Amino acid sequence: MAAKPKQITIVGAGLAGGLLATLLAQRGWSVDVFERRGDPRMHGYAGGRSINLALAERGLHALRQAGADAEVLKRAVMMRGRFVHPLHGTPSLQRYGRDDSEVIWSIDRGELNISLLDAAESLGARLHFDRRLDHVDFDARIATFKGDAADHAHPFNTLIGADGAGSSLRGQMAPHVALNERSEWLDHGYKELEIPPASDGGFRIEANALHIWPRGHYMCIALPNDERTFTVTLFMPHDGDYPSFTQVQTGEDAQALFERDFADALPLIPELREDFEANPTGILGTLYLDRWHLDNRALLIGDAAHAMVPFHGQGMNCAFEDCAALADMLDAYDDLTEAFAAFEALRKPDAEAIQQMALENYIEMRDKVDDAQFLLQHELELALQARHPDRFIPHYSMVSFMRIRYSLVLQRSEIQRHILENATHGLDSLDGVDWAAADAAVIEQLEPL
Ligand code: FAD
Ligand code: 8R5
Repeated sequence: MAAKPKQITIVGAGLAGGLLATLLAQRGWSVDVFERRGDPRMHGYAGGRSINLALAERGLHALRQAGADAEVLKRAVMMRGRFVHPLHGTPSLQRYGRDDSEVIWSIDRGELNISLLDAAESLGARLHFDRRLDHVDFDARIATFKGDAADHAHPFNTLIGADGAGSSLRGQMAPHVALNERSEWLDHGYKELEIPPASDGGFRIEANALHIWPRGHYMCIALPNDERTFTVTLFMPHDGDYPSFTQVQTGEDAQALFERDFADALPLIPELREDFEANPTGILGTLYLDRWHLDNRALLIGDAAHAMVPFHGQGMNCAFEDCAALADMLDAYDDLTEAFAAFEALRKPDAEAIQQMALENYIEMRDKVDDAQFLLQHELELALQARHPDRFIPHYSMVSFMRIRYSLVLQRSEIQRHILENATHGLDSLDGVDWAAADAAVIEQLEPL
């Protein structure tokens, strides 16, 4: 039997495209990557503003497999927990894990992307910038890219769509396969703002945390950057009761909102009015598809397959986990159709689980993190973890510090939530907990992991 042609064409040199190119080049594949934008190593990263992302264990593990973890962690800022800023009262840190081995990392998107492109190229992947996928002839297996001037026709063996939430490849696949694409838009949007360094060049607030200003139906968050700044994101509804983007339009309006609701953040953001007016209002949604592949000719991964709302900080982590899973499938199967079908069967339930958990975490972040009942349940989570470390693992830890399937996290978290609610019902401290009943519920309902 002829050896399979290990030739692959990736559309999009973003986060998933860069990592997948590296993982496949490592395995001896001949890899071409086409990217709409220019080479970020030449022109600076598109956008200019420094945008950071939270990297957790799932993403970090995939970076380790690509040998790209050390380079990325060099410039990462450790985030030990949520630093919650209530409207009234003292801000405080709620740790994410048990100790500093259980943390997440704030990393710069542009630098991460460049590290991945360098890694891919050094392993022999061919990167083609300023090449936007325009059209695919799936019968002739020719993809056409628009460049600076001319069109570029590229014959391909198979196409991987790592071209993000607005995927062009998805659009080209649609007439050939029943994708049944649905987008559920959130009625909330976001605006990015910046906290500059302090006058002594240091961080203006606690560096090693993800800051949250929960305000019920809306919130601000801030993630640290290694250049001592923070990227602040205000999330709130597009329309409806104050505050919403239709009512808060000008820098002046934003100033008034911050004076009322984010008084401790206001002095940290000297260019609030300018940032608010200059930066676009982002939109948020979840993308669902019935199918991710077209036989052996095309497969969607990352945001192109399953874009999600940002509230668990897992979009990139999930996209990176996709890349590692796909590389494994391509090792395991000689036939591309089988590999793509197996990838889709494995990953679709997991993508749908994290999409749901991401939506649920918005309510937790904006409304629960300063709620007494929630804090009591969190205390019980930690106590039950100490009593049953192999069975009861807090929800956040299963998502961020473990690599068990997201679909299993969803199932176990639902069981755990019921145990927590039952055990704390009517209590305002852990003193009254019926430990025998709680232990029995854990042992009966949660298999050891
Ligand atoms: P992308 O990284 O978007 O890459 C797509 C690439 O394809 C881009 O380079 C694009 O230019 C290119 N492209 C598009 N169309 C074409 C075309 N027609 N032809 C050629 N190339 C094309 N996730 C986390 O895990 N943690 C976080 O903290 C986090 N924070 C975020 C903050 C912000 C502000 C945003 C917007 C997202 C955040 N995410 C986070 C989500 C994360 O960015 C995405 O899930 C992740 O980037 C998905 O990777 P991707 O490769 O699928 O898509
Ligand atoms: N994405 C994040 C978390 C969970 C934090 C927690 C939440 C901004 C557009 Cl909203 C958000 C998280 O539960 O305590 N980890 O990482 C990243 C988040 O938002 C990112 C920065 C974002 C898209 C704007």
